[in-house]
Amino acid sequence: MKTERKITKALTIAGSDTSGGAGMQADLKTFQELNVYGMTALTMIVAQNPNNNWSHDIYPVGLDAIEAQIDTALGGIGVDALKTGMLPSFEVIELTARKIRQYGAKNIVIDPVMVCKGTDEVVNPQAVQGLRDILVPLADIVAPNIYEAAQLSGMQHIQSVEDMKEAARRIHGLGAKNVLIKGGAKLGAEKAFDLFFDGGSFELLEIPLIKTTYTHGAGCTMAAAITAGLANGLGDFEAVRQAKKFVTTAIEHGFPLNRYVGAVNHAAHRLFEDRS
Ligand code: PXL
Repeated sequence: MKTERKITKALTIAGSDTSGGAGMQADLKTFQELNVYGMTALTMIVAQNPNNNWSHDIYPVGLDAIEAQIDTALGGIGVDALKTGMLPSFEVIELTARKIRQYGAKNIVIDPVMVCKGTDEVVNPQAVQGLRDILVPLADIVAPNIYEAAQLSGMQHIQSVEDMKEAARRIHGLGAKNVLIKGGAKLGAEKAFDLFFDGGSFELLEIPLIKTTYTHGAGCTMAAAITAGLANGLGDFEAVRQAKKFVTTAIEHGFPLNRYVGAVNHAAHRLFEDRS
């Protein structure tokens, strides 16, 4: 006899990474691996150009199409958690916030994507302002990397754990319930640090640095795994802890896609059980 198990659902409002490691592809794969039924609202398409050093070309999706997709998932089906990824303009950010409020969506994870690895297109200043003022205040967990944390907090540099703490305080001050700063390998230390702040106390998550460049999709995967944890009823910090473990295993088993890029391995936790 099969045991009855509630199927939990999550929506990602994000861009498509055609190369498959990041964006909504990372989100869907991660949701699936963590037993969550995934749905998508596509905000833009990223195609990588094999004839121009893997440069990222961006193809927009209309505002009306984004709204229709969110209505499908939130209005027509309902979700246990929701994640945002790359939202390419102030208008898309505003629409996303309006829809979250309209449907009273719960368990909101905001990944304030501003740049892809290997590119330096930065979301425009108006969009950063939109994230700060409109979307971050709706977050149960906002999960910026170091660069995005500097943009959101208005700090020039984040170069130490102390800087991360200051950024986390400022971003919490914008109205997010919890802040996770994904420090990753970026502090130049022998360890990779992430910092969690709930407005009261800090939790530093640290692991020995994994020596690999096959990390495409790590940030999206981390945020998606947090979203899956919340959908499945974990508490905020428990969801972060599970996600850290999931993404660490995915990074340990990253693999090359071509001569430009290597992606994290979303299936690693079940293929290499001993490590997860
Ligand atoms: O890793 C950030 C990211 C997010 N979303 C999309 C992307 C990328 C990086 O390539 O393509 C759609």
